[in-house]
Amino acid sequence: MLGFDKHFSLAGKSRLLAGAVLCEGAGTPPVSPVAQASRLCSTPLQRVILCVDMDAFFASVEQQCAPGSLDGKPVMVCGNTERRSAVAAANYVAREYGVRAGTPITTARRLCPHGVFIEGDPEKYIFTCIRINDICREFTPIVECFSIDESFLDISGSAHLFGGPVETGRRLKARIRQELGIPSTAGIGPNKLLAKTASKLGKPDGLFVLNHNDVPTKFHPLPIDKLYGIGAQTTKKLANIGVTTIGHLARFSRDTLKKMFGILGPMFLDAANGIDHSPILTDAEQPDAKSVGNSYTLSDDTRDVRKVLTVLLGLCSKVGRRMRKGGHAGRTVTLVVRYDNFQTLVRARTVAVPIDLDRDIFATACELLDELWDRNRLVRLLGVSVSNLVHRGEPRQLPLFGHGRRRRTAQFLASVDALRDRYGETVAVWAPLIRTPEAI
Ligand code: DCP
Ligand code: CA
Repeated sequence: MLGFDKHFSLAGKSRLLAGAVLCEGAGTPPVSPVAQASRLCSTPLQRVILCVDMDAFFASVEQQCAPGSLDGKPVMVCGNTERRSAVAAANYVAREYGVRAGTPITTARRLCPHGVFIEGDPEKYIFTCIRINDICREFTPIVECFSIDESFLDISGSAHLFGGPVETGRRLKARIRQELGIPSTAGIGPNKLLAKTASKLGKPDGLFVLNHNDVPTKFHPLPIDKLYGIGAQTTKKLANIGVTTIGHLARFSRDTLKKMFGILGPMFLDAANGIDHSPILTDAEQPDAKSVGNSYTLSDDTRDVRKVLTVLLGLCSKVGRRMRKGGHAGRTVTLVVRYDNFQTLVRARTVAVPIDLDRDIFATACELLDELWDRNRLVRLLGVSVSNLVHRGEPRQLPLFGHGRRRRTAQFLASVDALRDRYGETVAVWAPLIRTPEAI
C-alpha cells in the first residue's frame, strides 16, 4: 500500500458527523432525480451539496497517462510491485477478479495473473487532486478538498447558473473527464453525508441524488457499514444488538446509543436519519491544510518563455493570496510542468523559512522552472503549490537578509488583500498580468 494520507486535512469522520443536531423531515414518495434536484433548489434554506469522487483514482490516473494501452485491462496500483505490498487502487476490471484496495499483492497476482501492476507515483496524484479542485472552483467558490480524490461543493447559490444541480453535476464530471481524462461519480444531496452516500451509490461514472425524501427507501435499506463513520468495530458492536442496516440504527433509542458509544451515539443516530449540518470547509478555513496550490491549462500550448513566466506569476500570486487568507506560510514550493505530449514533470524545493509572499513563491518557482524548462517543447499546463505549512500564529525564523524590504512588501500585500476582500480579486493585479488576462 502507498500509505498515502487519503484525507489531507481534518479526520474526515469527525468532520462529517460533527454538528449533526436538528431533525429534518422525511416521508414523501420518491420522485425523479431531476425533480428532486430542482426541489432542493427551490427551498432557499436548504443546502445543495455536491460530492464528486474519482473512480478508481490512482488506477484511472495511470490509465490516462498511457492513453489506450491499458483500456479494458485489469490495472492495479501498488506502493511497490516487487516487495511485499498491497494494492492501493484497483480499476473496475480488476475488481471483477475480486481485487480490492488493501488486497496483498501476492493475492492480487494469484487472482488476476494477467493484470497490469503499476508502482504508484504520489506526486502525480497530488497534482491531479489540485487540478480537480481548480475545476470544482469553476462551479462555486465554496469547495472543500475532502480527500485526495473527493471534494464537496456547496452549489446552493450557483447551481442555477449551470442549469440546476443535476446539470451542474453532469458538467463537472464532463469537465474533469475532458481536462484530466478520468471518470468520476457525482452525488447530490441536502448535506455532505447524503451527498457522499449518493456518490457511492452512483459508482462508477454515475450521478445520483439522495434527498431527505429518499432516506426511507434508498438510505435505510443499506448495510450499516455503509453509514459514513461506522467502522468494523462499531459494525460488530451494533450486530450484537441486532442492528444490521442503517434503518435499524435510525429506530434505536438515543439513550441506549449514548450508553453504548458515548458522545458518538447520538451522532450515529442523526446520521442514520440522514441529518448532517457539518459545514463545507474551504482551503482558507482548513485549520490544518497540508498544501495550497493552483494550476492552469494554457489556452494555446506555448514555448514563449515570457508567456510561461506571466502565467507562473499569476499562479504564484493566487497561491500567495490563498495562503495569506488562510493564515498559512510554507517552506516547500512544488512546480508542475505538463508538456503538449502530456509528459508531466514535477520538481519541489524547500526553502529555509516559511514564505507566503507572491514574489518569494515566484522566485522559487522560477528556479524550479529553470530545471524543468525544455525550450524545444510546448508547455500545456503549469501548476504551483506550497506545502510544509505553518500557521501564521506559529513562531517563524526571520530571514537574515532583506527583512526590511520583505516587511514593506508584506505590508503592501496586506493592503492589496484588504482591497481584494472588499472589491474582488481583480481589483489589483501584478503589472505583467494586465497584458495576459488569461493569467489572472
Ligand atoms: N488509497 C490507498 N489505500 C487505500 C485506499 C485508497 O492508497 N487503502 C488511495 C488509492 C485510491 C485513492 O486513495 O485510488 C482513493 O480512494 P477511494 O477509496 O476513493 O478508492 P478509488 O478511487 O480507488 O475507488 P472508487 O471508485 O471506489 O472511489
Ligand atoms: Ca474514489
